[in-house]
Amino acid sequence: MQTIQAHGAVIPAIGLGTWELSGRSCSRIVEQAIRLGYRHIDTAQVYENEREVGEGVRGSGIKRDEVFITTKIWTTHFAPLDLIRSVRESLARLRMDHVDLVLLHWPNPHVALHETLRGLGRVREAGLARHVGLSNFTVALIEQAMAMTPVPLVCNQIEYHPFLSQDKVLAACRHFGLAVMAYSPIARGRIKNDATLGRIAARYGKTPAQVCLRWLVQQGAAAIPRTSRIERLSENIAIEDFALSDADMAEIFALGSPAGRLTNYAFSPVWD
Ligand code: 1BO
Repeated sequence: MQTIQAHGAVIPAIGLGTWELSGRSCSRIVEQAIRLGYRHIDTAQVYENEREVGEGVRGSGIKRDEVFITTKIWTTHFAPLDLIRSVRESLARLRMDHVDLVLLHWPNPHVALHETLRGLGRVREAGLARHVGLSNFTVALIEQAMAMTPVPLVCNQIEYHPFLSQDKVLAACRHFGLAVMAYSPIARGRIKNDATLGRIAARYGKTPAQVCLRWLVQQGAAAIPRTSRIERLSENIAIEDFALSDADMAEIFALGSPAGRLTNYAFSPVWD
C-alpha cells in the first residue's frame, strides 16, 4: 500500500472513512476492510462510532501497531484541558492506549487557536497520539496554525474530489509540508454518472471511483472513501495497478470548481 509522508508521519494513502457508519455494520465493515488489506481507518468523536471502530479493529485480528487510526476532536472540546480529557475519552471508547493521528475536526473561532494547539501538543507529549493535525482549515487558518503550533502538524483533512477545486488550500499544505487527506473523495457517489470519468475509467478497465482515488493518490494526497458495502471495499483499494496519464490528470482537474462543495455548515469557515 502506497503511503504519504509528512513530518515523520507515514500514512497509508487509502483509508476507510466511517462518517455515518454505526453499530454492528460499522464494526463489520472496519473488520472486513482490514482483512482485505486496509491499514488506515478514520473516525471522529462526532460520528459516535469510535467504540464500533475499535471493535472492528480488534475483530480483524490485526496487531494494533499495524493499522493507522485517526480520530477527530469535536469543536466543543478545544480548550486545552478539555481537549486532552476528550482524547482520553475517545481512547476509552476505542479501547486503545493511543491513536496514530488526532485532528481538530473543524476550526472553532470561539476558542483561541494557540490555546487549542497547546492542548494538541499536550496530547502528543502524553503519548495519546503519535501525530496531530487539522481538518477543514482554510489557507488563512493554516498559516495562523503553522505560526503558533508548539508541535509539528502533519495534515489537513479536507473535502476534495474531482468536482471541488482546492488549489489554494493544496498550495498552502504543500508550502507547509502538510499531507492532504481527502474526505468525500468520490463526491458521495456523484462521480459515477460523469461522462469524462466514465470514459477515462473505461480506457483503463477501471471504475470511475477507482479513477478518482487514483487521481488523488497520484497527486500525493491520501483519501478516505467511506462505504457501507463490503463489495466496494476491494474496489476502492485496487488502484495501484494503473497510472493516469498527464492528459487524464489534467482533464480530471478541469472538472473542479468551487461550486462543487458538498459539505457546508453554518459553522464552516469562509472557504478559499
Ligand atoms: C460534521 C462531520 C463532517 C465530516 O467529517
